[in-house]
Amino acid sequence: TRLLLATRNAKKLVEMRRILVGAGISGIEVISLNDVPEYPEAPETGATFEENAHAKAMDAVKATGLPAVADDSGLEVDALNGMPGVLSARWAGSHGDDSANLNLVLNQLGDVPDERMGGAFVCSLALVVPGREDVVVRGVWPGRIIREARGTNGFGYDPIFVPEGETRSSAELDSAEKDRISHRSRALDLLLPHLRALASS
Ligand code: ITT
Ligand code: NA
Repeated sequence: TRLLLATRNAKKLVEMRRILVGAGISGIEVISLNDVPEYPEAPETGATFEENAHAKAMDAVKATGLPAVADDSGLEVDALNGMPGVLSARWAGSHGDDSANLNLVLNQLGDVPDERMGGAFVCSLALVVPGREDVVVRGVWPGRIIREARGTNGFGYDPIFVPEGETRSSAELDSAEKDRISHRSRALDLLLPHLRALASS
């Protein structure tokens, strides 16, 4: 069985592949949008991570006919009323400018007292398989935002996020540590039974 990981974000793709391999899913050949020529660009218009993930997975199935998983994710900051949230990839304007997005969040948190620096990474994953019921799940990784970026691993907002129970930022965790506890791995855990069913069909 082939499974399409429907993301344009190379860093996300690396994590998704790594977590799937770590989970020992066998019998599935994982491909990505890089393997799909002339894949159409679609704007993300949903109000929730779930809506966006589902729409991206459905678009992928429509374009390829293959079973597809899509990821919509981001950082929710309590003091910013849950923002950047679904706007995480384009918070500072242009899509995917990780350092501009991160710096804007830091600026916006300038006057916020330490006890109000809570936040969470959220990852919604949607699995759409032709002829089966769609599955949409959410993984949440609670923590707090720090005032200066630290660490070089990971991507996006990792350098300003310290997970609950940690003193290091998620960009100071190595990839195996991040994979064990991240929003993305928590969401993928919930998909595993469905992926195993797909693998054995
Ligand atoms: P696709 O829609 O093609 O999958 P995208 O980059 O547009 O790629 P999103 O709309 O879901 O994806 O945006 C996710 C943003 O949230 C991304 O730009 C990161 O800045 C941030 N993000 C998601 N997961 C993260 C993680 O594990 N660590 C740090 N930042 C993360
Ligand atoms: Na999004």
